[in-house]
Amino acid sequence: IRRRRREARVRDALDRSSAEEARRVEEGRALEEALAVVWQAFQPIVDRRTLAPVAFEALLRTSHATLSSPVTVLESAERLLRLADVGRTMRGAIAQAVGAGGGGGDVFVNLHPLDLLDEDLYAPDAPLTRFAGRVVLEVTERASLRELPDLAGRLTRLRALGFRLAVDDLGAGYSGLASLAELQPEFVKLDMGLVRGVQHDARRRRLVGAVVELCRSLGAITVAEGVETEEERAVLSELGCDLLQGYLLGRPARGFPAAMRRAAS
Ligand code: G
Ligand code: MN
Repeated sequence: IRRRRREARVRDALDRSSAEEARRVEEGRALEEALAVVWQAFQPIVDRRTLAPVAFEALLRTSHATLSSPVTVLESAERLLRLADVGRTMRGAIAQAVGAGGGGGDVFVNLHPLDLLDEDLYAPDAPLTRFAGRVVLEVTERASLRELPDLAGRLTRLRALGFRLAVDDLGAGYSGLASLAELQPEFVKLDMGLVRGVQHDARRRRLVGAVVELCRSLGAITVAEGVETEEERAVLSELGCDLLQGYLLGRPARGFPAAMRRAAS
């Protein structure tokens, strides 16, 4: 009896692991399909004074039935250890869209922190490298930047290629003030959590004002994200936030627009 129980347990374990394996294979196939139908939406980043676009942020989109949101695509890629594939595919698609746009103008590109470990990012012949002088790489802290081997050396290499850097989502859970020291970014993007309702909240105004001051003293250009109302726009502009982004100023849309001025830096 004991032997039969043990055999049953082994069978169960085998069934479970093959079910898991099947799920992984299925998830891998879905990710593959999603990567085949990846496209980029571009959202304007405007000057606070003229409200004219000075750059666009590329945002990941897919036309896949189940892996339809960028968050689920990235989570799946994380689980499957396929982040580098997703990053390369996205950067390739962005380069293609920017090339097809024909005109000038800067493009902000989201990186996963682990993309900084991918040699393809530094390859002189990678598609995006061709446009490096117009590209701002956005980094969120998520996994701690401090744990990335030779971060300083990597940043030096990116800058030697002509890339500039932005701290993304400053003020959200993961992006801390330390990233301003670690990345020495040309741009700092204030998370929409700081932006939302800024007109109703004196503390939030003090906070945004102080961050803008801090960034200015560090030589970084500030971008407020997620600006949705005229009231938010007015207050952020008054607080000296250099650039604005959000549904009020422009929705993400397909295709990189041709005509644009360059973001000063
Ligand atoms: O993490 P990151 O800041 O890159 O995320 C940008 C996301 O925010 C995109 O998915 C974009 O579609 C979304 N977004 C852009 N503008 C607005 C806005 O005004 N309001 C809200 N709620 N989301 C926005
Ligand atoms: Mn971003």
